[in-house]
Amino acid sequence: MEPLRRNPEAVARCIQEANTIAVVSHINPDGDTLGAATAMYLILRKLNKDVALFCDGKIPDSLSFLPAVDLFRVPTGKEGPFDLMLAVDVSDRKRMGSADGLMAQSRMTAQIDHHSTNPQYMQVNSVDGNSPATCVMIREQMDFLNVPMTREIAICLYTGISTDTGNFSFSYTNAEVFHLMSELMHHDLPLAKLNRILFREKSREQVKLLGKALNSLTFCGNGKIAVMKLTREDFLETGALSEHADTIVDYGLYTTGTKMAMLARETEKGEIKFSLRALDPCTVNNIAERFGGGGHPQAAGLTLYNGLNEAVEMVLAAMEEEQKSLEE
Ligand SMILES: [Mn+2]
Repeated sequence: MEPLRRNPEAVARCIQEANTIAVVSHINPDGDTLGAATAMYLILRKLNKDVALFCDGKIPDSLSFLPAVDLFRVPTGKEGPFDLMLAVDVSDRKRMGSADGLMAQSRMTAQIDHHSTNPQYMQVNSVDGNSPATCVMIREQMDFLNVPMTREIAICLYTGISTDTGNFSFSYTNAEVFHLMSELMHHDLPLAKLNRILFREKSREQVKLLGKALNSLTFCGNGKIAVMKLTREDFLETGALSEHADTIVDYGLYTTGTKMAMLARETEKGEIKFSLRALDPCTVNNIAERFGGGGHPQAAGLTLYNGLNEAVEMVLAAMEEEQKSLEE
């Protein structure tokens, strides 16, 4: 496989040659994939392209403020043909979900992404595993398309950059990010308002679910691994949805002396979904991959099909092993 690299020239050429363009976000959409897709929508509309937005999944309520977000459709297999399909922040083909069918309906396929595990599954691949967010790469792409920044595009890019950097706190938050933030602020970015929506406001169900998770908190591996569990009953009692559990795992890492955190939750279908977090130099993507999952070194996920307690024991054993190997 060719080494990963940013290739905004080639992506720009694909866009210039296309009239109808399908922009695709990943399943379980987050701020980066939706911010990147809606920014691309606004950029491509400035170039008078005919643009359709696709995502195989529900748009989280907390991201419903994004410009053009109402235009997302779940692919049914009846769309197209398109001159170009452009995937943004989609680390591998499986993460497209039902949008995968659009590949056969598109004359050209391209992607912009920042996951170092990306297998470059499109015809044109602009992938930089060192970029903190796909939205950072979208900004660079704008220069190659000669589209200037607007307040609306700034809102989209801020959403992706702030969410993927943990509100500018993760270790890979770099100078390029703050340089770009300065530019976005010059375009009248409503920082305080968006920050509140993205990082402070939670639904009542979410806060109640957090209470359940914190109640279940235990410490394993000599107190260095925080473990939380959410049962099916916890969701029913609080009225919370699966998506409401998304950031709860982080609370495990907020306790002094903790190096790794796990949140295990039972879904309606009886699967056990795991969210794993770690503080550098601990890593969790290696653990997730062992069980068929994946992600980033300090944030990863996986799904198991055993009972809740048995599944937790299996993943915990792997985390304890990782923890011990770093202490030796
Ligand atoms: Mn991302």
